[in-house]
Amino acid sequence: MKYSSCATVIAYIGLGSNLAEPVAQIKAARTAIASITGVRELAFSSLYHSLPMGPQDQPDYVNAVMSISTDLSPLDLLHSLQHIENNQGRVRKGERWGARTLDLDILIYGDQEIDLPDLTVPHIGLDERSFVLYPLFEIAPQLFVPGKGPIAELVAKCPLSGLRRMD
Ligand code: ROI
Repeated sequence: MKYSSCATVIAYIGLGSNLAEPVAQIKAARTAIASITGVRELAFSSLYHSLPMGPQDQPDYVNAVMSISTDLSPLDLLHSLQHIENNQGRVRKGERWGARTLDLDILIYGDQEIDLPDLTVPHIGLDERSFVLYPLFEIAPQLFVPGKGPIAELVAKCPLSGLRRMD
């Protein structure tokens, strides 16, 4: 039964935006995610202001993390999130690590480690990204990141790199 699920699973979603009113993008995405059939919101972090990782000739980002309970499979959840990205005007230009109106990533899906062509969970690079780790720690300080370790240990090893909590 690898990669499938019928039972309810707790998952964590990373939200990021640096175009077209990022705060409004993140808030609209939160509402849209909570409205997916088969998804229930459990917690939502503060919004964080972060410096771009990757090319520097792009605006700063707003980031947040949301926890949900879901009975969707990882791929069904991914497709629902991609649908929301597209609805909010995301244009895929093929430029690696370019600016985006909305990026929704499955960071963690239960205790599963998933390695599919379109989906790697826990999310690649999660342990090097302050804009993922700190909001995750805010809403789930006891979390164990599958294959990587306790969130508190990952946060302790990750510099803030300009991350600021917004109020
Ligand atoms: N940088 C920041 N600060 N926040 C993001 O959400 C983000 N997302 C990305 C890349 C382009 C890697 N850089 C980012 O996909």
